[in-house]
Amino acid sequence: MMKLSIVSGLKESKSNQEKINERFKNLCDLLKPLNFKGIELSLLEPEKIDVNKLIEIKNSYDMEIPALGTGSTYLRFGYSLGHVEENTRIKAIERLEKYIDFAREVQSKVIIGLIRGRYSSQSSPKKEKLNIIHSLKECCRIAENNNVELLFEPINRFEIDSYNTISESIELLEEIGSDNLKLLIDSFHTYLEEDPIFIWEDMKDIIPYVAHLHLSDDNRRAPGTGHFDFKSFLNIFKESEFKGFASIESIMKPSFEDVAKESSEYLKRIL
Ligand code: LER
Ligand code: MN
Repeated sequence: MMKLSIVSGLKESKSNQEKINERFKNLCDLLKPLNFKGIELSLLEPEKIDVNKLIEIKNSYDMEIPALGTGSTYLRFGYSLGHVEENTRIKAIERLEKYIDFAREVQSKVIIGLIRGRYSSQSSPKKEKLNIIHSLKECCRIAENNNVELLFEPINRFEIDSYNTISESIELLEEIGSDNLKLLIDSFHTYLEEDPIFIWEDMKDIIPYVAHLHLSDDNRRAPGTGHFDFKSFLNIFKESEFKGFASIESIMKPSFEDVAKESSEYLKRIL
């Protein structure tokens, strides 16, 4: 059975260690009885977390941290892999190194999503793509040295300007050719970007590249609240005995607890 997780932050930048531990422990207390096997952490400053303490809590609940979200590095600091300024690209890689260190310790994977950045008027799509490729090669080298996998996420065209589709992203993976660079498929971006006529057939061919899933419905709310065909989507991965995690990444409304409960209940029937 596919393992279920959900995305949460720990507010590590604004909290002391005690608060971070308490927050993580509370998440485990809530999610463990709801059939979640993991918590995907969306972090800004992973180095601020006492990793040994977190591992102790994680192990005591027999939970995993399947992936680390890095998008806030771009949203808050403005650092990105495709940035026109070399210094800013280096900063993004340096930040990713911190996530990779943390991931090595907690046995997680590191997401390359919004951190690749948006095109700017001083640059050009072509230049920006070359910068992304160049930076990503460097990140792969660091990931390989640390035995950590990176998860490249196609993201819809309203949020980012590069690698919106699965096929463009696979081309990039092929070009980079690192065993530590895998694909993250998000149901929401799949819904917005892929051709509904071919997607279910095409999806079968991409399975070997995929190491992680994000789940939200076509309204970006909890799975089951919209019209996305989760049955067809998840069956493809089920039939291929996909061993990765599927993480709920939706707007957490009416509340995180409600989304966790409702998603788990809905997906139990499909997973
Ligand atoms: C990140 O995983 C993602 O899916 C983007 O849409 C950023 O929110
Ligand atoms: Mn996502």
